[in-house]
Amino acid sequence: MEKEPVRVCVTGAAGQIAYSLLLRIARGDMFGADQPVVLHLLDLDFMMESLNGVVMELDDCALPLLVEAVATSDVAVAFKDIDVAILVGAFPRKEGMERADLLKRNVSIFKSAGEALSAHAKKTVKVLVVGNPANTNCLICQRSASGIPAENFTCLTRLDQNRAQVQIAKRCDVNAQNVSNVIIWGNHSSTQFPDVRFTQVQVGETSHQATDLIKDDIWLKGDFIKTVQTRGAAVIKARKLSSAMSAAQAIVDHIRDWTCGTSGDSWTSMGIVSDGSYGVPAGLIYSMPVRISPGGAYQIVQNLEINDFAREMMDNTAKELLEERELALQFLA
Ligand code: NAX
Repeated sequence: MEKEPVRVCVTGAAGQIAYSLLLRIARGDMFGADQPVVLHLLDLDFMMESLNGVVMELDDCALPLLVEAVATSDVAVAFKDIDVAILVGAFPRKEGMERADLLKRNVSIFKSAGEALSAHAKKTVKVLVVGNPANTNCLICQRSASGIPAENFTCLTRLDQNRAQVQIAKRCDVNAQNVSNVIIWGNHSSTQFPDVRFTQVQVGETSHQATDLIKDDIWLKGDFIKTVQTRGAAVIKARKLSSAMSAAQAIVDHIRDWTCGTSGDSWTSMGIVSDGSYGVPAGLIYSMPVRISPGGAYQIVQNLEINDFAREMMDNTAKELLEERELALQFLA
C-alpha cells in the first residue's frame, strides 16, 4: 500500500536555495524513493508570479512522488498540518546594514513563523532554520512556538560540516564518504569551530584518526579552520551569489539523517537547543555532535575530551551567540 504523503513546507520557495532544493525533495532524495510528498511553498506576495513558475516546472518534471505543490503567501496554508518545516526565507543583509537592524527584521519574521507553526503545523513538526542568522532565528522561532517541543527546532550547520569533511578528504586523498565524525561547534558564522580531533578517515580497509594521517597541527589549527569558517564568503566572491546548490545538498543531508537516523557509531552536527552539555549555556541554539535514532530522536554525543584550544574556540562562538540572543530578545519583547 502507498505511504501517506509527508507534508513539507519550504519558505523562501522562490529563492535560489529553494530552486536547487525542491526537485531534490520531490524526487525522493530526502525521504526515500517510496515516500510521496506534498510541497507547501511559501514566499512573499510579490514573489507569487515567480513561485508559480517554479510550480509549473515541478509539474513538468512529471515526478511520481510529488502528490501536489501548493504555492502560497499565506502562512496558515503553508504550515497547515505539515510534518517538516524548512525555513529558508529571511531578510537578507544589505550593504551598510547594521547587525542590529538585520536581527530586528529577522526576529519579526521568525517570531511570526514560530507562532504560525504553533497554530497550524502538527505538534510533531520537525523544524530546520536555514535563513541567517540561522542559530538566533531558530532560537526566536522555538521560543515563539508554544506546544511544539524544543528539540524539534534545529538550524543548519551541515553545510559547514560537509565543507570541513571535503577539506580533510582532499588532504588525505580519499573520497569525502571516507571521512566521518567531523564536528561543527557553535554558530553558523565565522566564529564556528570545525573540530576534527575525533574524525576518522577510512583508507582501504583501515580506519585512521585524521590527525594521525595529516600530522600537521599548524594546518589543522590554522588554514583548515579558516577555510571552513570563510567558505561562504569565498563562494560569494567567486559566484557573486551565496551558496545555493551546496546549501540544498546540506539541507537534504540534515533532514534525511534527522528522519532516518545516523548510521552505526557515527554522528552529525546540528544546531540544537543546548542542555548545558560541554559548558554551553543552556537554551542557546548551538551546533553540537548528535547521534540520531530512526524516527528522529537524537542524543548529544557525550564525554568528548575538550582541551584548552577547543575550550577557547567553543567559548568564543558561544559568546557571539549570547550577544546575538541578548540583542534579539530585546526585539522580541
Ligand atoms: P534568496 O534571496 O535567493 O531567496 C530568499 C527568498 O526568501 C526570496 O524569494 C524572498 O522573497 C523570500 N522571503 C523573504 N522573507 C520571507 C518571508 N518572511 N517569508 C517567506 N519568504 C520570504 O536567498 P537564498 O540564497 O535562497 O538564501 C536564503 C537564506 O539562506 C539567506 O538568509 C542565506 O543567508 C541563508 N543561508 C544559510 C546557510 C546555512 O548554512 N545556514 C547557507 C546558505 C545561505 O547563505
